[in-house]
Amino acid sequence: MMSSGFAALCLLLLHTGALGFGLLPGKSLSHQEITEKAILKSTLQVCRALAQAEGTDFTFPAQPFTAKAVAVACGEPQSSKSFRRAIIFIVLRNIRVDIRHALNASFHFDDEMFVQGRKIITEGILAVKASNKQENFEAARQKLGEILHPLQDFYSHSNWVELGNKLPNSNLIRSDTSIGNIADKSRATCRNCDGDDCRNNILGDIIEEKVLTSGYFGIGPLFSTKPKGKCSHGGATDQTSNIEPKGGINKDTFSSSHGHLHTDAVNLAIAATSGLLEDIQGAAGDRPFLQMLGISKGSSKALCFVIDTTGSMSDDIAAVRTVTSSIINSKVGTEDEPSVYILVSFNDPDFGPLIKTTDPNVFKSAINSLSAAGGGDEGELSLSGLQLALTGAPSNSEVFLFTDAPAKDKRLKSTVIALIERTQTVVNFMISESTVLNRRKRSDDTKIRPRIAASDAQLYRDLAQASGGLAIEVTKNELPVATSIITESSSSSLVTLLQAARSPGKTDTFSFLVDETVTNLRVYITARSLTFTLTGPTGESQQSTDATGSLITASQSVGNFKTLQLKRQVGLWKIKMVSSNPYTLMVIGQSPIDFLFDFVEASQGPLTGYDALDSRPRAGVNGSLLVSLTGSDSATVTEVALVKSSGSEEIKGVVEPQGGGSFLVHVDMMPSVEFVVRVKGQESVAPGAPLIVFQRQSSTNFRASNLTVMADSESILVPGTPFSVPFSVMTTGVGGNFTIRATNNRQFNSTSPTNLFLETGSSANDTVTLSAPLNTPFGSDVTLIIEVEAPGGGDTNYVVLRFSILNTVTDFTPPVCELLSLQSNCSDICSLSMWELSVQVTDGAEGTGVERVSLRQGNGTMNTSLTAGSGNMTAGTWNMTAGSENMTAGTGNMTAGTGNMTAGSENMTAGTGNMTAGSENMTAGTGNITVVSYSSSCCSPDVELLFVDQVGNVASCFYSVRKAATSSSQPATTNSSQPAT
Ligand SMILES: *[C@@H]1O[C@H](CO)[C@@H](O)[C@H](O)[C@H]1NC(C)=O
Ligand SMILES: *[C@@H]1O[C@H](CO)[C@@H](O)[C@H](O)[C@H]1NC(C)=O
Ligand SMILES: [Ca+2]
Ligand SMILES: [Ca+2]
Repeated sequence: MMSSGFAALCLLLLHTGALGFGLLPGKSLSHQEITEKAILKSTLQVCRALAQAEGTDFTFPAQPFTAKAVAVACGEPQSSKSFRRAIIFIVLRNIRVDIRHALNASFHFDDEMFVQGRKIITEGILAVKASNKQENFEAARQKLGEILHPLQDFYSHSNWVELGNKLPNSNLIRSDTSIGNIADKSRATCRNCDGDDCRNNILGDIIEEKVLTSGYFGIGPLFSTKPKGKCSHGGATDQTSNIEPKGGINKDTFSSSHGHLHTDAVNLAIAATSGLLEDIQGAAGDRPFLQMLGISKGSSKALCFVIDTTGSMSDDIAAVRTVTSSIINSKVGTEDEPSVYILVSFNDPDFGPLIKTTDPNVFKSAINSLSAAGGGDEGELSLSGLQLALTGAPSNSEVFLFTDAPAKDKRLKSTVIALIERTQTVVNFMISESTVLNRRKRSDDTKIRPRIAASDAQLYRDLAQASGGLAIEVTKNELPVATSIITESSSSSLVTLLQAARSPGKTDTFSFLVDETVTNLRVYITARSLTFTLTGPTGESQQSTDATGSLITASQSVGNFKTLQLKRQVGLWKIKMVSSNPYTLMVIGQSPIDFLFDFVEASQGPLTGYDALDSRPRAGVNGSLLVSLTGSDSATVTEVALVKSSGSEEIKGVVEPQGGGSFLVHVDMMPSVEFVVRVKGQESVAPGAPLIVFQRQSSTNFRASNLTVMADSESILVPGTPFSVPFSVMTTGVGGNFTIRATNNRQFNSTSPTNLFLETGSSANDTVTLSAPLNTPFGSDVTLIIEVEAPGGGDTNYVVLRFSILNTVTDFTPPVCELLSLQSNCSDICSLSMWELSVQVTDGAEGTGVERVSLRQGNGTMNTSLTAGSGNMTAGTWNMTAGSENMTAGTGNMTAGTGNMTAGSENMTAGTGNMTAGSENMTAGTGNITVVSYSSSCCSPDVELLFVDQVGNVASCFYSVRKAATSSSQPATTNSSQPAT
């Protein structure tokens, strides 16, 4: 076991299964717990501030905080699953650093790599901010997890704690300052030590002079790289600690070399993580910050339509319009309101773009502006459109695809399946057929097409089934009904109790367990001619042919789609399906309790641990899953099984509780055929109360593979510069000529091999090169899928990678505030008196300019104005309330008149550039000066103003007329990129 960070112990325990992630008294804390604690705490603070600003109630939950309790405190209980998912994702990316970059000292602040370590953090912060600005929250989370690792390791691996520091090093999250007094490479920092004496092995002069150092770490041939006199990381596997000066200084666990300082290191790492999160929050704004963490108003689910807009689709588009209006009218303002709306249209030869908005009216008008035209020949680019939606929508979304034509881009089938598996997104196909003699006439040409052929529809059925969605085949007349049934029943707390398909059809009996927490129980069936017998928990039964009965409370049938609403009855149900045609069966309901999971794999590298897979797990060998329950803090997993999709055969796993609602599951043999994941568990509502026994199933169908595909590269792509993604392929199955496909969702130019030759059991390496055009927007992202297909096409695997696009940043400094005036006549009766101030903010000649001004603290009124010099100026809503400034704008210089602009009786000349100003947001050219005036009742004596430049550097400026805070008449002022807390 190598020791390279806080995750050390946790990973060891994961591996041996002795203890694990859990938070036990006296147990060392890992990166996971540090990250979780900081995220939960920061989220609560943001939610509390929002509640105060919005005048709503806020109650802190009981400790220890959980994702569910925090989501509830934030007033968004329906977000608890997506919040949990975001936290797990960030944590897994953090832990991955120990597996993927085990021996890269910069990622761990080992070997005195302070400058390099900080560079990873600060560049990553810019990427997170840029991604948030484009609402690319998944990319933001990915980078956030990566940079939290070095940030947290600093406190364990450096001597920051030993130097007596009680606060985090705020210079690690900004790049324009000094990190500290870093030891020269030639300067000795430690002495030889033995036993207890090793608590004080850092040299006295290093401590006295507050010189920063960190432990050297190495194994094998690397150990000799420790320079003379330097401290080691320490621990059994760090071979540098065996050469003089012997001993180490890491604080990873209680049993580490400096384990007596573990708690201090952990507390500083938590505080530093919170500080970094606060900086990101300042740049993003409160709501987008919460969205990055999976907390949003409404359902936390996306409403995602992918629509064929070729000539014959006008009826379908009209149906989509109707259902969109009805969803927006019935759901906006409720907890089922979609958190984001996504629209992708496809045609032939065009498809896209992806339109993503949180504004229902923008979405409505995008749908309203769709019209049906073109399309040329019969096939259309449906899979291209779907691929765009799957890479642009949040994970675990539900997509509705409307078409009446076969896919022209069938080659994308395996790519789309890869994306479905990785994102666990449900795709429903709404396939319409003309009622007019089953023939369609295209408006743009005179060609008559037959209805979509069975073999073409089969592709859509296969994709729907892989995703746990439905392929609904109806006439154009029936489409509005079918669409409204399926879209309107989708809710934030939808859970899958059972999902199965039989193709070819055969008689089979399925059972599903309904627990006390499930409401709105529904059965969805797709089939051409089928009968069934439903049996409830009490033995009562009802046939599909029965006109009456008490089990089915409502049913609807349209095209090949049948939906039943079931009586709410707790217990085991059975449904016997009789059909010789292919059919699918799905049982869903609403419940807060659900599960999340990732396939994980024990590290092959020098560090033992588990890494989440971006690819299919290995077939035919043992495998592991990390399963987490959501929506209940008292529920536990009792059984996890992989159930083969084509039958009832299942492989049960061994479940190891990890604490905090997480479970590691090991199966002896990953199946070689498609399967779903089924979780059984129980919840104890109250001591002594009967246990609630529940069962859930993944909607997605998964596959394992005999191929292994791995890729590793930087995660930031610079436009205009070719970006290499090295990858490796290994096979345990048959050898031969393997096909390679590299696809990206932005149509960036890429080069990749088309074939690789592999013997059985061998591996090969190659590279995909991506080039983003120079004009690619900052903060956008690209998804690259590298697929490998075995000879004969029977087995494929892939790796799905997401990269952030970031141009070279030159602005590393936050804006600077300068107080122009502060007037207060606060008396003892605060409500009768007011105070006001005026602050001037600039971002420097090299800066990108102040983009956003917001109030973090203070109940007063803020007004912002921007002054600029020569150049074009478009003054919109100028709120110059402090108000006696005279502004003469135009093409010439601007003169600010008399008034409160004390600093500036001279001309306020500023840089060039266009300017558009609103009351809150403004974009400015370089060199502009922002003036903020603020006035408030004396009952609110503090104000904290945040100024964010275009790349997200945040200045926080704090002023106060609080008597205790200022002994003289001078106001208390701070200006830093660190939040004043
Ligand atoms: C993996 O290889 C074995 C043996 O050749 C084969 O039986 C199995 O079907 C293969 N699995 C997959 C997913 O192709
Ligand atoms: C692999 O197949 C491709 C075409 O599919 C062919 O061009 C190439 O020569 C083959 N390579 C080997 C080593 O057989
Ligand atoms: Ca076409
Ligand atoms: Ca700046």
